[in-house]
Amino acid sequence: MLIRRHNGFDIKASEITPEAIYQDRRRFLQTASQLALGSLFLPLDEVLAAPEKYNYANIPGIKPNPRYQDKDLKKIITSPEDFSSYNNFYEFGMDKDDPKDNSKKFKTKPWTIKVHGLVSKPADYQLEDFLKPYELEDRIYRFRCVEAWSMVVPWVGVPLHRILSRAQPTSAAKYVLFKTLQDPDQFPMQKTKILTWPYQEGLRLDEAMHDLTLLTVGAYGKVLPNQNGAPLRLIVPWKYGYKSIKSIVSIELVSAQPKTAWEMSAPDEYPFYSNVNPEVPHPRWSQKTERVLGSGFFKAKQKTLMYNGYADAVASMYSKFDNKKLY
Ligand SMILES: Nc1nc2c(c(=O)[nH]1)N[C@H]1C(S)=C(S)[C@@H](COP(=O)(O)O)O[C@H]1N2
Ligand SMILES: [Mo]
Repeated sequence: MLIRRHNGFDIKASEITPEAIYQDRRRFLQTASQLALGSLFLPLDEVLAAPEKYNYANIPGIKPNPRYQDKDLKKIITSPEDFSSYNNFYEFGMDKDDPKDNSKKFKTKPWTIKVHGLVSKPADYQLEDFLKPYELEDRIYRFRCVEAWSMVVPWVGVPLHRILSRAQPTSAAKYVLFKTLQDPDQFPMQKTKILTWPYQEGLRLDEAMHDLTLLTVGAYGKVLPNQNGAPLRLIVPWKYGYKSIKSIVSIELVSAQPKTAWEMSAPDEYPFYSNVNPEVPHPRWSQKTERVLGSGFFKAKQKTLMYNGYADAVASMYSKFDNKKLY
């Protein structure tokens, strides 16, 4: 099967994606032409290609995926320097460079994760044991912040559904609630009331089980920088960035829709679903376009896509909702 690349030349999807994944991803290929709208957009099958598999223990030693040296991909992927110096991590401060400056001593080892609530197999894990059974995947995703900037990042992680399946949610489980570490000695802003602490986020169970939903431990073939949410953070690429909670210590299955930290502070601005939707403006600004993070810090402006470009993969989960509630 031929797909169109963003720069106009055709290559076989099977040449850039291992056979098994290529088969799995066939349904995404239809999206490729739709996504080649702006020069900075990647066809989805490339975004989802997972050519390297790692064991967590090997991450610090591995070489970055050679694919990221590809000239055309390099143009699209946000530089690791920009990725790790323009951040939102309010526990460390509210300016974009606070997380980098204030997280240098953040302790990510040892790290305990609690998987609990409405599950048959609740457990507390050390991070290494938590990830041991799984191969980590390398996936390039677009990422869209509600503040109308975006980036493209090669994450390293494990689909959340593997972890949830191991815990065996009971039939009463309908939502997943995630919490960040509570530790005001390490997170100075937790001594203030700028947000309800600990930071918490939620997903409906089907969203949490979706194959795109990735629990990540790394980016650019390395462990996550502290400012990007080490040692474990969520990535939900069709939702605004704040759903992608950082430094997670608790994953809890619950029966009712949980309140998120942002919802508790400003429900009109940051509702539960928070799916990327260019048609629904934030109360204080438009969501139709986004500035692309690049040297300086922004290199271009482009149109925002419905569900951040992942509509073919996720829209069916919301067929019963109206457009406003999607957001
Ligand atoms: N615990 C926690 N998680 C968080 C945040 C935060 O302040 N605290 N900010 C969110 C927001 S608004 C965004 S855009 C992303 C930013 O991720 P990045 O710094 O890796 O780009 O993290 C999200 N996860
Ligand atoms: Mo954000």
